[in-house]
Amino acid sequence: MKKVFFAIVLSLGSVINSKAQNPIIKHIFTADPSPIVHKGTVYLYTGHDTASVTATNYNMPDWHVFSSKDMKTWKDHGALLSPKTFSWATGDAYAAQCIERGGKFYWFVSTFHKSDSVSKGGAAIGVAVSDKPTGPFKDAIGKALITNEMTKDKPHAWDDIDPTVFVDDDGQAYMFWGNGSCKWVKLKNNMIETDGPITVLNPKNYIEGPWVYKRKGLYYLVYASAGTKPEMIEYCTASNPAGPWEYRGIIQENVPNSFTTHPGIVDFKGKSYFFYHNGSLPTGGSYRRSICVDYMYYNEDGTIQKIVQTTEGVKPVK
Ligand code: FUB
Repeated sequence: MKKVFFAIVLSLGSVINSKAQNPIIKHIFTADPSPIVHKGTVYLYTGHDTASVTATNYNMPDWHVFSSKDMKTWKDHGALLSPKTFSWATGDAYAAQCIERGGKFYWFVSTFHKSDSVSKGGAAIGVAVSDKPTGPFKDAIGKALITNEMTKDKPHAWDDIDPTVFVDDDGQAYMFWGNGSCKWVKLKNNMIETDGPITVLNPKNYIEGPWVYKRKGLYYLVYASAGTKPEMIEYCTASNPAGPWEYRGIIQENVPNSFTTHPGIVDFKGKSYFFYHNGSLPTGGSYRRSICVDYMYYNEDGTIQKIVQTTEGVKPVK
């Protein structure tokens, strides 16, 4: 009965809110956006919040893929990956990012490791692979790429979450991740093995959710930060992915009705877009989040202007 009531409230909210673009996904709760552009389409990889209204923690069973050709109409391709895909995993489907390399799509995910001979448990990072952006995806390695035991700088078990992967112009791939500190490592060309030591960074106010990319020769490390209790988004830039990283400030203030927020950035048809999540759908909250998108603007010197959060969202593009 309760479920039916909340489903009605949710769809009623969507109807009332039908003029608003944001949140862009209204039929389910989504979090941790990760967009890529492939052949004229934006593919948006997301987490999926299914916690009850009274829950005090996440319930995230799977990851979804959405696509859009115009930034307005989003098609749900369904739950294309879940921790169950990984024989070594158990628990929630935390933040993830999918990138294309050499015609294959590598979906780097954070979830939790079973307690076994490889790991005592805790957060871990895995990789799924597919020939298409919409799957089918399978475990690319058969084991975790990163386990909790591989990083020792933070004592908590969930510090190895939120992978972001970036391939530089010279073909070198880098993965950044972490809660409480930001860790990075080079990846081999096959994208399923690390190449060299893990380095720990402590950008100012860093909490989690890094998003690393390069624009006009400058490297960007955008992340969810301590903020004024709820998270905000801050960033650093560098002239080399190995650093040093220079702190550049806050680009997004707190979001409505959610403790966390999470950046996902993409350029599409001549415009820059900033994806994030808030808790603004009816019955939403910190464990029932929703993905939004607004414009992102750069200054001449490459610094990022403050994101203006809107309910109108962005205009459709042809
Ligand atoms: O969605 C679960 C966790 O909350 C993510 O991994 C973090 O980035 C935060 O958004």
